[in-house]
Amino acid sequence: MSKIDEVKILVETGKSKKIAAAVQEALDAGDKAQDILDAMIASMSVVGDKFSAGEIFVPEMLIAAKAMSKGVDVLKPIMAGDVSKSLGTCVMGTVAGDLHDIGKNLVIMMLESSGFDMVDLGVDVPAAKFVDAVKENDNVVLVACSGLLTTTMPALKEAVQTVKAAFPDMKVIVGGAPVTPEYAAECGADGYAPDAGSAAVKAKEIVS
Ligand code: B1M
Repeated sequence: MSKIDEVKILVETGKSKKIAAAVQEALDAGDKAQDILDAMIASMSVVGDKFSAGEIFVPEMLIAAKAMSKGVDVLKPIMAGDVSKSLGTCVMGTVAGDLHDIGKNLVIMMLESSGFDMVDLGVDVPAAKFVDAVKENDNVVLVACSGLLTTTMPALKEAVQTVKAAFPDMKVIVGGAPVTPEYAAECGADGYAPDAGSAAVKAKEIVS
């Protein structure tokens, strides 16, 4: 079995104590950080499918998420870019009612490595907290909102519209598995991206 396949199995089975060593071994074996990350993201889809099929339950999803986060910690320093010029501050959070944070954390990692100073508001962030964060931090040029549940899509819209009502010129980018470009436009967002890599590209484009 390849090292990358071992990593996938450790994520799927939520082995958070073993994952860091396995990710390091995959890197040492010559696997690219991006390929290891893609493999872990694919594992989370397997976990989601098993949950949908009733084969596993919330606790198993939670331990898989913990394992993935530990694996990502090993990749972070490798994937971080060498940025000398700041593009400004971006405040980011997962919207109200939503506790999913892996995708948000990956987007933060990619935006940081593209030159943004990131302020992480965490999960379950009420719309007003995005506005407070824009007021409280210096040189905020972008607000980024993540939403992972179909049931929290209205909260995504509320976050965008609350930020826009307080700061009409503030750029806002949204994303997350259930979000579409059409829904992003309906929210009034300036940008949408399907994944962390393209979020960084889109973020740079809309603030420039
Ligand atoms: Co939840 N969950 N979950 N869950 N969970 C999903 C999302 C689900 C698809 C599983 C399923 O049924 N197949 C489903 C949602 C269905 C739907 O809405 N239609 C679901 C459900 C139902 C639930 C609960 C309601 C379950 C319950 O309690 N009965 C509950 C809700 C809790 C809440 O939030 N209020 C729940 C809870 C949880 C855990 C807490 C146990 C755990 C999260 C732990 C954590 O995040 N720390 C969890 C997990 C792990 C998942 C799955 C398995 C994995 C999510 C993940 O991390 N994916 C997920 C199934 C799946 O994703 N297929 C599932 C990997 C991650 C890298 O992808 O987050 O999509 P993602 O991020 C991507 C893109 O979306 C994008 O870039 C990222 C990187 O490429 N992106 C952006 C994200 N934000 C962006 C922002 C941008 C741009 C791009 O711009 C700003």
